[in-house]
Amino acid sequence: MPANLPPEARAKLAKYSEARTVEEKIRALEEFISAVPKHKGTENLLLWARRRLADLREELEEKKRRRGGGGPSFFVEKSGAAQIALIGPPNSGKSSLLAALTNARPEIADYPFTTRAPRAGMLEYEDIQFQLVDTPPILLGSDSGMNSRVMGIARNADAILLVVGLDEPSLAEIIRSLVSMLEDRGIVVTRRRGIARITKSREVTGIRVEGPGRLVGATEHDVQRLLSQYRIYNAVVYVEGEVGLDDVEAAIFTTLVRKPALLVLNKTDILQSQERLKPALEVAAQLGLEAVPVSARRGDGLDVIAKRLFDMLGIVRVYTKQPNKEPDPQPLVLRRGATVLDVARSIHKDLVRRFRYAKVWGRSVRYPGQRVGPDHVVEDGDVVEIHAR
Ligand SMILES: Nc1nc2c(ncn2[C@@H]2O[C@H](COP(=O)(O)OP(=O)(O)OP(=O)(O)O)[C@@H](O)[C@H]2O)c(=O)[nH]1
Ligand SMILES: [Mg+2]
Repeated sequence: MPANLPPEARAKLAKYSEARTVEEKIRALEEFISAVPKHKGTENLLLWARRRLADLREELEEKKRRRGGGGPSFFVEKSGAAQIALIGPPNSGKSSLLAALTNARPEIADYPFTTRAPRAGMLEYEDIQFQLVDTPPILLGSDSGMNSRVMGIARNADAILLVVGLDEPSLAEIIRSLVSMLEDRGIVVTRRRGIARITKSREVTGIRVEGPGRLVGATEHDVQRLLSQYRIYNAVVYVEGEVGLDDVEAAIFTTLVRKPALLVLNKTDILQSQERLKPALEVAAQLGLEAVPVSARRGDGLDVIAKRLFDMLGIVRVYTKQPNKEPDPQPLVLRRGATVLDVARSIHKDLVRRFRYAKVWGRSVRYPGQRVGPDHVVEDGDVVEIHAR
């Protein structure tokens, strides 16, 4: 149940949620944490607040690093169709996977904490490329600065490969704690988990609960009462999946984002892997997490990773062409559901204004070269010829 906070602590929290800059947020959170009485009922709240504080401090540090000075930056510039973060505990084989899937040659060793900074390589999938980013290991159950920095990479990525090794005896536990560490940092990788997102807005009157999900164990009135204690009176609470009052309270601190993720069960070549695979796959199924068994060392199972990533990223490839010419062999990569007007926009923003119609070849049309309007939704593999004024 949500904590019963003294008015002073609520006031501090309200200050936090009104803060604009990272520095302001940090100060407000520090004040909040010192104003909250420490007991069983406030445990969760303090945990979220401290994590959020750790991340904000890390964000500030990262900003300084990027401005120059203060050590190497952890920020990896995106390239290719999508950026995919390789996340996992020490020694699970993240760097080995990067080496097996891309042309990058990271350091690989049989001792933990070999990787100390992110490193990228390109994974080819048919005619596009994904950028894989190898990261330092996550230390499970810790609030270290390194964990925050790696989580920052995960948050920024378009998808995540969770890499664990079948040489670990208690793999099911490792998977669960990895998933919950990500969730604590606002990154949801499992399909089962419900999500609440609070958007404060002066344009709505009162608290409006909307979205494809539903509240469980609480009414809209409960949500209203909870948020009013935090001085949030006008907001949209977006719910996805089954959402409880605790989730709504957590959403005050963290904006949850759902990230496509694939669980990579590495080291299938070792002797114990067969008996360990079954419980690991069971946990993955319970959590609603897609899993692939692979061996980075022998190369087994690796060929399915790129295709799985492509499918879960929700992207389509579109080949543009000019009249009486061959289509461009390099596709544009757009999100699923994109229209021909989006295609025009990504060629040149001017084309949106000048757009007349398009001719399309491929799965989204009934016959080759069909003439379509701006709202026509494209599909993967379509060829599009834009006609403009
Ligand atoms: N048997 C077997 N060993 C593997 C496999 N993949 C990686 N290893 C070994 O596991 C150890 C750790 O591999 P790394 O790729 O360095 O693991 P990592 O996750 O990058 O480790 P950190 O950088 O410390 O987080 C090395 O000794 C690898 O040779 C595999 O598929 N099978
Ligand atoms: Mg490594």
